[in-house]
Amino acid sequence: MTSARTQVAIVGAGPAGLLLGALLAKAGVASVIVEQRDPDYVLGRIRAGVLEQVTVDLLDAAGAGARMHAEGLPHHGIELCFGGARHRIDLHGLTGGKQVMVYGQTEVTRDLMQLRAATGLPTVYEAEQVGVHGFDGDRPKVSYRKGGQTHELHCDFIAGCDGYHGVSRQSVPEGVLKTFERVYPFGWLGVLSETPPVSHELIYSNHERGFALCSMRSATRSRYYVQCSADDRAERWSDAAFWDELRLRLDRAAAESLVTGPSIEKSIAPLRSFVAEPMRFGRLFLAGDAAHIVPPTGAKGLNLAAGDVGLLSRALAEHYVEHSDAGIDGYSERCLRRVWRAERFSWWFTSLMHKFPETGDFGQKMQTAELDYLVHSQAASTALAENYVGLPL
Ligand code: RFL
Ligand code: PHB
Repeated sequence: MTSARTQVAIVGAGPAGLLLGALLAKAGVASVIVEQRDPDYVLGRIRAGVLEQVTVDLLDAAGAGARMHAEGLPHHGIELCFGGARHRIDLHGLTGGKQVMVYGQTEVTRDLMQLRAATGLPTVYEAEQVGVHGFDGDRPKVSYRKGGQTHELHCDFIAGCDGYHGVSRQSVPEGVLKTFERVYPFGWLGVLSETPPVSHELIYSNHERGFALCSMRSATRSRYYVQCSADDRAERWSDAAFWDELRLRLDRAAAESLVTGPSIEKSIAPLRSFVAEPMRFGRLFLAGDAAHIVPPTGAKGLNLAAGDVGLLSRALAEHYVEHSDAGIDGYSERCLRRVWRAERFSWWFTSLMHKFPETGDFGQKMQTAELDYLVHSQAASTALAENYVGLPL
């Protein structure tokens, strides 16, 4: 058995764990990241595409923003498609000049990984049987197996950034956490393709066949989604079947100009709303998907994860530098307020845009009437825009 020590042990090298490590390093706080997968597996997960200004600012503060500014696509609006026509929501105009950045999670993760490697900060990949211990007292530690040996990492604090299926949340004693959950009766089938995006802004489409989303990663790479049944499998969808279904759910101009090509990646994501309260237990902090999940319709998951670790890094820096635990003590409550507001927005936008088993003709009329109101009322459009660009940290 080997034994090592650090200030903050971070479980999980997804965007939350890597960004936390980078922000802590800027504040002079040492961390070790323990990740169960290898780097290529982590980079192979095609997920988020839209970054709020708060996330952009945190990536800049971490020193990981250069490529994002060079290659990311600032967007000033989104389009809502329903009843065969598209309507633009002017995010920039409605929010006093705010915007979002379209830059893939894969690239965010790659930039943070490279920064960590370049600054010589330790990350243990392919750690098996990761366990978190002693966080209800003052001697927490993370244990794992690697290279046929057991390793123990002693620390002051553990940051559980290990996603929805991770070990951190599951290690909190029963009865301490209260969880809130809604599972939606459908999934998203996503395709990545080396084709120019159908429009220069994202299109969110409500259609009687189901929801569709046209997104992008660059001027030459597109990301598209169609709502599918919860028990569907990506292998059942040929590329041709996917493109046909997508076309059917778009307005005629978009359907006719859609450029199709072979899929580089095709996968199905389930849709879920989930929150675990509180986000701190003793010396264990939960951050990102480990603590909460939103359905992707509002593009909030990665942004919430970034917000959490922004607050956590500040709280830990305060502990070490200013010897104040105010930030640590307020962490859970501050995060949860923002989390619940994003949960509400993501749930509302999901409910408005998707076909549910009970939607029927009446439900479809209600959705269309609400969308009609939304795009023609400045008050309603502003509420959407404000939430989409992100509420302040
Ligand atoms: P992650 O990315 O799941 O990373 C957790 C890491 O922890 C590791 N791990 C462990 N490590 C050690 N020991 C264990 N026992 C471990 N168990 C797990 C995992 O291998 C992994 O590397 O969580 P994190 O860092 O909190 O990041 C959250 C985001 O990934 C997630 O919220 C977003 O992807 C959600 N999301 C979106 N968010 C946005 O802000 N904007 C978007 O446009 C957006 N689009 C999306 C999305 C998620 C999607 N899917 C597939 C769910 C679109 C989709 C389709
Ligand atoms: C994406 O580009 O993957 C994406 C964009 C917006 C969303 C969800 C996913 O709401």
